[in-house]
Amino acid sequence: PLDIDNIQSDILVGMHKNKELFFFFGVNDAVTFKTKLASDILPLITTTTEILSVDTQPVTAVNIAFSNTGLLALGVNDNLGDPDFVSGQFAETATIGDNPSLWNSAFAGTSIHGVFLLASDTLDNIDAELANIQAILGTSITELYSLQGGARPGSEEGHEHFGFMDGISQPAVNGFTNPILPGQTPVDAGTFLLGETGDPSLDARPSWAKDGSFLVFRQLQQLVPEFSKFLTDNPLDVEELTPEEGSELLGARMVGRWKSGAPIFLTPTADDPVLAADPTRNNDFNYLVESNPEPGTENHFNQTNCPFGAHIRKVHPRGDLDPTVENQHFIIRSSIPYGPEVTDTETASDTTSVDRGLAFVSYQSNVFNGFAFLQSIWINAIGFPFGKVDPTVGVDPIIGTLGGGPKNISGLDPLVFYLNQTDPIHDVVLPRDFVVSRGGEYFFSPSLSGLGFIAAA
Ligand code: N7H
Repeated sequence: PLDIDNIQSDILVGMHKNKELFFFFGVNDAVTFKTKLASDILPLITTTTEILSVDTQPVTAVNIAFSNTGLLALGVNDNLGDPDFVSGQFAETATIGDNPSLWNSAFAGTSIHGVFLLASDTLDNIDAELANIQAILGTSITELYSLQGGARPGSEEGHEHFGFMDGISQPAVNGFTNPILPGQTPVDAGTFLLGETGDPSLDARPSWAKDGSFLVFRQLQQLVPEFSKFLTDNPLDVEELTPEEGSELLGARMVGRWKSGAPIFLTPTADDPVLAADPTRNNDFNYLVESNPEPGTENHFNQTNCPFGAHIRKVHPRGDLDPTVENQHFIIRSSIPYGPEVTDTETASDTTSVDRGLAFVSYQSNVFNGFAFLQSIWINAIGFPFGKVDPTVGVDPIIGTLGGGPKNISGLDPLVFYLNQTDPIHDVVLPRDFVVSRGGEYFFSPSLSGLGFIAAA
């Protein structure tokens, strides 16, 4: 079993709170910072064990992670064995398909040294904990940027801003996840934690880095009124569906799940909220021939139930690939929405005027195998999943980009494939990106003993 007293809470279980602040800072005075890290900050850091039980959950959970320049500023020069982490995210905009001119200036460069994750049930608690941390660290740090995340209100809680339930599918971590639910893939802990079984660079890590994880942060703006208008204007013309239902279906086929979370592969023409809410069934599927609805139709010919390029199929192509390949690219996600609900003015004008989106967080033991691979080799590649009847599936309709302009996506229309043999693919054209990256950074989230090592460096 893993040493969960020594692993920061967000990596394996998340923060378990409704509000979360990402506070990005630079270090001015490494000596003072490290002294305070050891004496006063380390005791505040929430462990996996603490977050798992309501009895030990702190009022405000605290995690901390450092960028490569942050570790260097603190005098930690060890090579962690991850070239992407060393480059930083800004150097990789071309690889991951971002437009650097759209990045928030705080992320454009390598000046961010670290990030505090502060999570609680109220903003007041978060503000109080931040004030406490700032009092402890004084002028040894400077705030460079912060982003306040929070669950959406009422019945939208747990749903991201486009309206879809999030946080349904996570890989099972060997030695930790229990029980493993139907459809969950058990993955080596070393896919997420350095120095554990299955870590691709097991022998190359310094010993203090064991049980740390690379945290990829992205501020992904979502153009919600524009997305909603696109769905409204382009309902799928399916018999017996109203235009409203046709619009719902188009959105569901872009994501691969209905807004409730029910997978379209299992319930392709109508939502099923009971299925969505059942954790023993809502992940229990793959895209292989055996479970396809048309007997004898191989899965690379069939996208009636789920488009080849639907978001959740692009990022987790259950059965489309050899499992040994698929299993190298799992990430653990711990994202939270940011920004307010859509305003009446925005709804009336179908135009975003207030910033909102997803504060995306993923954990992996290798930045390239995890986030960067998904974004560059699967999400933004028009040919992926490879080997299908349509060699140009298109980019991921939710987060894929071809530089901001129009994107042809095949298979979104469920009927055409069988009925219209002259145009079996029937691309739907998305006029623009509805998710726009505002930048981010790669961080290392050390174990608690690793933080002790950094403080003593
Ligand atoms: Fe995605 N969305 O609302 O459409 N995502 N995602 N994601 N995502 C998932 O299964 C969304 C983003 C993954 O195991 C769901 O938990 C949005 C990035 C992975 O079947 C929904 C944004 C990356 C999964 C969304 C966004 C990923 C996943 C279904 C940006 C990686 C699990 C809920 C604004 C680079 C797939 C669930 C599986 C699921 C949405 C970003 C990856 C609804 C809006 C950048 C691995």
